[in-house]
Amino acid sequence: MTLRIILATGLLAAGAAATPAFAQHAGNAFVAAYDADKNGSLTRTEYDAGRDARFKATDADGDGTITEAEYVAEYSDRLERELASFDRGEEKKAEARQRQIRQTRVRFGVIDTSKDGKIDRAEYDAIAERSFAEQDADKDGTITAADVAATAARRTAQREQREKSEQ
Ligand SMILES: [Ca+2]
Ligand SMILES: [Ca+2]
Ligand SMILES: [Ca+2]
Repeated sequence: MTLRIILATGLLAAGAAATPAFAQHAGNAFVAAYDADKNGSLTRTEYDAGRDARFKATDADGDGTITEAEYVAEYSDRLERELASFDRGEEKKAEARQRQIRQTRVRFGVIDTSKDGKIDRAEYDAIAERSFAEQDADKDGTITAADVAATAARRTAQREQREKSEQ
């Protein structure tokens, strides 16, 4: 995964897919992040297994809930690995780091619907359910490249609609 894709994913999760290309990158990144057999499409089984592993890896102290500190730490680890291969200056990296961590905190607040400062398994699964459904355009339980393209087109159309009504 390139940094561009990880950045696009962050933006999408924060509800701001800016362009068709961005929405497409974010969808591709979503599939790539959990596509265990690397065949380019994401089944529900792959996704659930990947999410389960991600939850356990994020819950560093193993108490069954994810605090903001645990959530940010897990994301930072992945971000740092991406940044290490990002051939831009330190200043750009610092900017990207700051922006991404800020968005990660926002995302934590969105997922923590009960607002108790912890993400429990039900909250984690609820957002997973929504994310999968959003990308699986034809609702057949597998996210293919065609689903990703359809979702990107839909998001772009929605955005244009929104901009029109705001004018
Ligand atoms: Ca697959
Ligand atoms: Ca924990
Ligand atoms: Ca599908």
